[in-house]
Formats: sequence, C-alpha cells, structure tokens
Amino acid sequence: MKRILTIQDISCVGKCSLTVALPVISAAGVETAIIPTAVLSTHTMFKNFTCKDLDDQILPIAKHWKDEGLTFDAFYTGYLANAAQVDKVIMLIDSLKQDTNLVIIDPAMADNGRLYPAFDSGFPKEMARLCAMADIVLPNITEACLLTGTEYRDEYDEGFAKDVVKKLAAQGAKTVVLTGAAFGGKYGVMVYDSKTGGFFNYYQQKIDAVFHGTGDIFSSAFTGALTRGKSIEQSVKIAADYTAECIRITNNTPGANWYGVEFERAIPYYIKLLEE
Ligand code: PXL
Repeated sequence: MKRILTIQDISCVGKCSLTVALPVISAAGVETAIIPTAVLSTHTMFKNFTCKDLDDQILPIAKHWKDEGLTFDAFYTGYLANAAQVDKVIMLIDSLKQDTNLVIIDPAMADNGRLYPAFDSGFPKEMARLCAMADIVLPNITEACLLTGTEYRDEYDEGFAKDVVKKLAAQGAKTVVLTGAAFGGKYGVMVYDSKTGGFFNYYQQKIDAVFHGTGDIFSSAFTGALTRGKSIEQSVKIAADYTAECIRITNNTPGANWYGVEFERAIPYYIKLLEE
C-alpha cells in the first residue's frame, strides 16, 4: 500500500486541511501519515479563532521517523502556521525524501486577491522557496500572483494565466496546476508542464457560489489519485469532478459556505472515479 505524508493544520471545526486530507486520501486507498502544523479552533475565516503552532514538533518528528527508517511515496504540504515553518518543512522533506518520491505543494495562503488573516506580506516570499522544490504546485490565481510578484487582477485572460504559471515554474516547480482558473467565460484547471512546455486545460461549468475549503478538497483528491498511480491529467479531472460534485450536493445547505462542503457524501463518487 502506498503511504504519503501530509503536513498542514488541524482546524478543529470548519472542514479544511487535515480534516479533509485524512478522509479523502484514505478513501483513495493510500495510507495518510500526518504532521499538524498547528491546532486551530476553526479555520481563519471565523472571527476570534485560537491557534497553537506546533513549530517545535516538526523536526523532532522527522528525526524519529528517520531513525525508524520510515519512508513515504509522496509528500503533500498545505497550510503552514507561519514563515518560520517553511525552513523546517524543507529540512524535513530533504531528510526523508527518496529520489522517486513526489513533492506536492499547495501554497494555501490566499484567495480572492487577499492573504489569509494569519499571514503578513512577507509570507509569500518564504512560501515561494517551498514551492520551488515541488514536483507539482497547486495554487489558485491569487497565490500564483503573490508567489511570482505579479499584480493580482480580478479579471484576466488566458494569456495572463499562462504567463503567471510559467513564471511560477521558472522559480523551480516542475508542474503547475492552477485551480479556479477563470477566463473568457471558462472555468477550471490549467496545467503547465515545464519539461515539455505543454499546457492542459480542464474546464467545468462554473457553480456560482463560494465555499470554503474546496481548494483543500481538490488538492487532497488530486494527491490521492496521483499516488494511486493515475496520471497528472487524470488526477486533475478526478479531483475537479469530485470537488464539483461536493459543491453541487451542498449548494442548498445553510451555513455550508463557511463550514465547508459535504465532501463526505460524495466519497463514493470519488472512489468510483478512481476505479474507472
Ligand atoms: O483551506 C485553507 C485553509 C487551511 N487552514 C486554515 C485556513 C484556511 C483558509 O482560510 O484558515 C487554518
């Protein structure tokens, strides 16, 4: 059985990060080891959330695992608690990664043109160093702009999106998977493979609603599919179809915009996609 390590926070309420990654990647039939970067009462879109970072645990955990000879097929990072964790996560991956292991980085730090509340303007530069070591980086357009020092635009065309993902790849990431790419009436995912210089787009019908945590559902479903042995293109399609289904079945539930979509009810659909 494949085993991955995912490194992101536990938001105790508000479905995102590890409370999504654990069930979704496990449903893909992939063992999911975790390192929590922090424990929060809720995700940071709620007011007055509490947060206890686990900075001092990351490297001791890595050392213990190294001593035990533990290995992972892939590393998948998400929301970090602060800029100082970037170096620790880079050190952890350097210490545990073997040549064939994949490094998947979701620079979960911003959306809709704005950084999440816990981060200051210096954070994207630090996160960019982690993204530089990625086999696959999974930003939204806000994150892609912040990581590359590109001015964010609410509206943009395909050329703008292509330039930003190329810039991000030039900083080191081998493949860029831009989520929530929206231009020319189209909505979906843009993939850029820096090795071939090729683009692959997967468009969907845009559902006019904003739900928190869907980026984490996409990244987790993508990571599960890829680790299971699907190609990047297949994994993008599976993750996008699963995320869209989660939104569709949740769309009328009051409060779901903040608490997160009912991804649990669509897990059988995700497994069906994986088995096709
Ligand atoms: O879904 C991204 C995310 C993860 N973790 C925490 C967050 C957010 C987005 O706001 O606040 C704590």
